[in-house]
Amino acid sequence: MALDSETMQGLLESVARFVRERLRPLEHQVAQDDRIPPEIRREIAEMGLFGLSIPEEYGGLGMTMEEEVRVAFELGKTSPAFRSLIGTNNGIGSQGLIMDGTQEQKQRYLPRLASGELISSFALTEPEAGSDAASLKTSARPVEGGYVLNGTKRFITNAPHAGLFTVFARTDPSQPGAKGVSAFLVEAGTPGLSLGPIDRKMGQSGSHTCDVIFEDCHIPSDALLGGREGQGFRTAMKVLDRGRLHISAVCVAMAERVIDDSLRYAVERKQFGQPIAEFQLVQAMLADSRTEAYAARCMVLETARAKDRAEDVATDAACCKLFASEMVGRVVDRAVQIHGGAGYIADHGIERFYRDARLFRIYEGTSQIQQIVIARNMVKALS
Ligand code: COS
Repeated sequence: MALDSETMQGLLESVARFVRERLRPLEHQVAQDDRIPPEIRREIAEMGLFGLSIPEEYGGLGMTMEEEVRVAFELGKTSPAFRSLIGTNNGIGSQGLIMDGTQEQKQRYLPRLASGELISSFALTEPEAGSDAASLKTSARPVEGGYVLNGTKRFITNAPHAGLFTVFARTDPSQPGAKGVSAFLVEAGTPGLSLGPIDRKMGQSGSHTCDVIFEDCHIPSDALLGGREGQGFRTAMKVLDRGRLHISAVCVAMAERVIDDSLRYAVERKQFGQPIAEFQLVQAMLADSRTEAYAARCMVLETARAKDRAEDVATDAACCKLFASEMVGRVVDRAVQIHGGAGYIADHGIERFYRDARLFRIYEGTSQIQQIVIARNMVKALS
């Protein structure tokens, strides 16, 4: 454990309190305004939440994976936009740098990522390269003193707020697949880097994505992550293994939140002269949801511990992402059902979670990609 158990317990309690007292009352407003109030961002930064998984030597809390998922179990019990604000700095936006960056690159960026002064984004997906990430076309042409980037990245979370992008681009056009891909650290404001308009989405209002466009964008040689070409795809996959575990924890948290809401509603709401929680058909929905959320929680904790033991968790992280994201989809669907007409009404909040949850089955690898990863690794393990 990175933190002593008392400190960890204290942090979990303060995150839970913060979610309960500060964030939950703002859920509706954030959805309405599509914006997280700046004072909330400041409070989140003060709590150290931007740097959960960033090593202590760079100003982060240096949490283990288990500790990080435990924080996500709490922080995820509200609108996912709040978690998304810190999601990239702790996850896909910083992990490439932590795992494969040079000492100098870490020194330059990690302290500001840990404090939340700088927001980071992970720029892998392209208009023509989503699930087939290795087919990406963005090019990084070597020139005197650096590289020139050309291409478009799509649906990039936190890009409108980012000061730093981890960009995956092809340095070797003769290698069409994974081997020709390298990763770069590109600062916002670099000439030739521009952003598209903010995407309008089905859910997760308050969390923003947009295109990131490179047009003859010159970057220096030391922007190459780890100083090595051809390693980018492997970096991306390692980052996603970790990211998938974190997202799974967020799915568990959202499931637990809507189960709690559903239970309270079922106990209060009376039909046919009694609380609907007394009806076995409603009980079945509550029980199935509770069981599935518990199973996902156990999977996530077990895999996080295995990751902390430095075991290869690529397969199990994909199992977690597949199960937890599909699970929360079913749970939130039942939550709407338990709430009946009120569940369909916009002001109630449950329909918002229903829309928010839909993304979990898509980003950081669709359910179908998780199935491919799991089955491929099973076959590979035999040989
Ligand atoms: N950890 C480390 N290295 C990994 C890895 C992992 N988890 N997974 C793959 N690699 C390595 C492989 O070992 C291989 O290297 P070698 O050629 O040196 O052996 C290289 O990466 C290519 O792997 P693979 O051949 O499996 O690549 P594919 O093109 O077949 O694609 C999938 C693999 C489909 C799994 C990958 O493209 C993927 O995850 N796609 C989804 C992307 C995604 O999640 N996008 C969401 C947007 S980002 S928020």
